[in-house]
Amino acid sequence: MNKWHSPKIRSSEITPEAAYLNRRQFMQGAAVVTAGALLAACAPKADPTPIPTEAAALQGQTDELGGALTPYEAVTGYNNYYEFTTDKEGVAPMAKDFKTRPWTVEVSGLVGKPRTYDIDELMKRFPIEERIYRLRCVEAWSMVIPWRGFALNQLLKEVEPTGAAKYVHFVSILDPKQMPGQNSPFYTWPYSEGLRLDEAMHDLTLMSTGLYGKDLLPQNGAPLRVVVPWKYGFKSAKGIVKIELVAEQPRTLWSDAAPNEYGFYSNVNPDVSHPRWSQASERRIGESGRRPTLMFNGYADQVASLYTGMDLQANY
Ligand SMILES: Nc1nc2c(c(=O)[nH]1)N[C@H]1C(S)=C(S)[C@@H](COP(=O)(O)O)O[C@H]1N2
Ligand SMILES: [Mo]
Repeated sequence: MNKWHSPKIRSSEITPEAAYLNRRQFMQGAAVVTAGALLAACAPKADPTPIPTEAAALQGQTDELGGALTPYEAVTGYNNYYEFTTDKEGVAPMAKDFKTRPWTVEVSGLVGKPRTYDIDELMKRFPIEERIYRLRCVEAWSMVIPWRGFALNQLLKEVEPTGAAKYVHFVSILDPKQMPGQNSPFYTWPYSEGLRLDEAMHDLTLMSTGLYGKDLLPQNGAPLRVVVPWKYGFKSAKGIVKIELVAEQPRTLWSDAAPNEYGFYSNVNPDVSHPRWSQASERRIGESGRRPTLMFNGYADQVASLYTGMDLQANY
């Protein structure tokens, strides 16, 4: 069986999502008896997560294009985090007791002032902003998420990249005792991702410490993850322990796994299909039907100039 990232096209994969959506309808009081029966028969957990008051206060907000925030239960209950499990609904219960303290973040490599931050120090070091971003998964679904965090460029400036630094390599935590998915031989653990230095320095690139008005939960990448909203979701690595400035394009888990399917750039692009499916449209979680996918996930005005003169078909 192909265990790699795939959209919801096979019947074996459609079932969990259908159950998930039915459960949501049930929680919203819109379900009929059959959905209730399905819930009782199939649901791994009966109690919906209570929605924190911070999150409830934000409901009703939209992104700059008018898209409604994706419900809190979906943002925190439907996750890709392969270190735990490939089952999107299984991540939250499995990650529940994941230890996010003590935690340090090493910022090193081609920098004048390498430094290791304690996470609690780092979370207070730069002004924390609230930013609503679209997250577009390469599997052709999307969410609108109210993040909390700080621009990565502030952190990078503080360590003073040398002239030789051309890329930023993000390395996630390696801890197979806590993360059973890391026993899978299909992937080159730890999860890692990378950006060109100018992409990392872009104001949109966020180091996230929270969402929906609260610190991140483990399933969303606590205590620290990167968020790169114009790229497919897998570029936004969770559970980061190291940020390394390097001269060469770094390895990434998804390019290692399937280089013809997941390129280094992975900019959201409706005109460049994944080899196994189209990227022209997407399903917004919580909505019915599909919506067209926007170039650079709707951030073209801000980021297209980073790629002037580049062949985006070749540099997928
Ligand atoms: N370390 C790590 N980071 C990761 C992943 C992962 O499996 N491991 N999955 C990625 C994918 S495919 C997506 S779509 C987003 C999902 O983020 P969310 O669960 O917070 O919505 O996280 C990304 N970051
Ligand atoms: Mo994804």
